[in-house]
Amino acid sequence: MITLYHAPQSRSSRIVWLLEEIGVPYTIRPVSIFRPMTGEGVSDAANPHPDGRVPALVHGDALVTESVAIVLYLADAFPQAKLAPAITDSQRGAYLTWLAWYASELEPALFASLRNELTASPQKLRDHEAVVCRLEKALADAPYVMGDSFTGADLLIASALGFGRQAFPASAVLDAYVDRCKARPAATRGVALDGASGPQGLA
Ligand SMILES: N[C@@H](CCC(=O)N[C@@H](CS)C(=O)NCC(=O)O)C(=O)O
Repeated sequence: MITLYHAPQSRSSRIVWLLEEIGVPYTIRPVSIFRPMTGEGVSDAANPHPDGRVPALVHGDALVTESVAIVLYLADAFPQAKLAPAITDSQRGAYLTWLAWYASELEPALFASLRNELTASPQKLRDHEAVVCRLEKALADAPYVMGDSFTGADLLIASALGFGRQAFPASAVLDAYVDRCKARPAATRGVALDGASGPQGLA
């Protein structure tokens, strides 16, 4: 049995999308979280996440937290969904690189831009430019970062861009990529399920 501890319009929304991509039975357990943008909300005692955050996923006896870990875990646990190259596949290294790059490069660049930190920090500006450059290069001739196949890396990257598109410069390539990923039937179902648990604003 899979249970997703979820708060609407947060980082757990993309895990709803992921579970829809995978297509196995699961339960959404809504929990409240602290919302820094509004100062509202408190962490829920029923949430097993060690920091009271979302997403948290329970699968049997396993508790998995951190979006990247959940993507890795579920894509590997359900290989029939074809969201990750197998461990023996020559593309596995590139896939792991994109997942790690997402957490260590894209997210910090996105939030540095949203917090207006780029002009005061040449290093952050350089890192931000590198993120845009890497994405545009990967997507110039391919629909997804790994080429022709949508993977868990796209789910993370496109959901972050969908949330914070204004953190990056105007780009037809990036816009088309986000639209392509969000048009997937599982993504559409994920949005409906996310909204069904009640809008609370972005975390
Ligand atoms: N690196 C974590 C970040 C999780 C996170 O910060 N989630 C936010 C919602 S978007 C949260 O639960 N915030 C509540 C809090 O900080 O107490 C991940 O990607 O899973």
